[in-house]
Amino acid sequence: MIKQLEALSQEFIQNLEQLNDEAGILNLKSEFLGKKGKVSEILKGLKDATPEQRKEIGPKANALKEEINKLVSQKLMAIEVESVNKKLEKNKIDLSDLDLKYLKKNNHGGLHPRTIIQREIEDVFLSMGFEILDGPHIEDEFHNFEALNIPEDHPARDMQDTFWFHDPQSDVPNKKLLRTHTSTIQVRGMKERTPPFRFIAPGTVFRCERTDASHEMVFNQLEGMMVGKDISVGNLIYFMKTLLKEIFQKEVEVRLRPGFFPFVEPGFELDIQCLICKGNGCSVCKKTGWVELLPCGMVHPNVLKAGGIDPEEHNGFAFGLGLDRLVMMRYGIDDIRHLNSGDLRFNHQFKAF
Ligand code: FA5
Repeated sequence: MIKQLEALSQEFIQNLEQLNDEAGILNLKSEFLGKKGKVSEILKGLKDATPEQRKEIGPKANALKEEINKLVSQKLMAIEVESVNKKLEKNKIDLSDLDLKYLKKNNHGGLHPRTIIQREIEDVFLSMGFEILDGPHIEDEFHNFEALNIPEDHPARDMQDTFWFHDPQSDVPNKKLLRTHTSTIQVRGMKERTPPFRFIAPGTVFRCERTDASHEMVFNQLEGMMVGKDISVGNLIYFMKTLLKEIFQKEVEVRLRPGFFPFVEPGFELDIQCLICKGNGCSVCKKTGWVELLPCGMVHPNVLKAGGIDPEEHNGFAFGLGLDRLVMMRYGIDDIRHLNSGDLRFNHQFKAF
């Protein structure tokens, strides 16, 4: 019987070598291990064996079964790997050899206009020595309000309709919310640096408000901050002008007026003449001829303190660009809602390829 088992092992191995398909391999396995399979047939003879013989044959039979199972799994795995490799080989794309005509013809994706403009702005600020920072979408009251000189019950909290994760009236400490502006990154950025420093922070923000041609609930801003010694409103205006000149590559009409934000003093609203209607009045500028684009100001001493900076020694400026509105002005997009629509007819106009 032992010899028969050894012979079976050889027979199985030889047969398995000939096979290269899953069904054939599974059939072979059942031919050997199935209820009426070759191994079971031999083991039927065990009833006539002596106890000593059984002690010897039993483990050998089990070892043979294990071996067959192992060889079957290995072979199936090898077939699977080979087939995946063949598929990969067939569908291989050399990304260093992109055929742009092929991409155009086959409707492959391009860059969203916001991405194009954001990258341009990042390049402008990188060339002026700014770092680029990121911050979380889910924020806390401290970073969204308190650290920015907007304590609880301050009316300025109502300026930005907030998506809360908790009942805003509850006394849960430091409640979570979806950030309403990228100014949250001011304090995070300050805490991790010592002056002088300068950074920008682009990102998505969320407000629970009605949408129209120039308002979205989910939109994008680009925060900027510069802290050092003796920084002036003149410096602030220089950087704002450089940004607009580089992005529009032409003179655009802007106006600077006083603006109230608790985290800056003095604060300004920088508006751009609406490029959709050339200042004549339309739904984007709400018939005023001007679009609010780039609020800014000198950082309030309380905000510097919250960021661990001594306002007696250092000062700085900050701004919060309405990135989506800038994209609209640059490309003449007459409704902000196109940007997040996912409508391919819209997106295809800006293909970077
Ligand atoms: C702020 O969010 C301030 N954190 C900006 C700031 C930063 C001021 C640093 C001073 C210093 P405001 O709520 O005005 O401010 O928004 C800034 C810009 O975002 C606006 O000028 C506008 O261009 C854009 N914006 C505001 N609300 C919306 C909206 N619902 N949809 C699209 N863009 C918007």
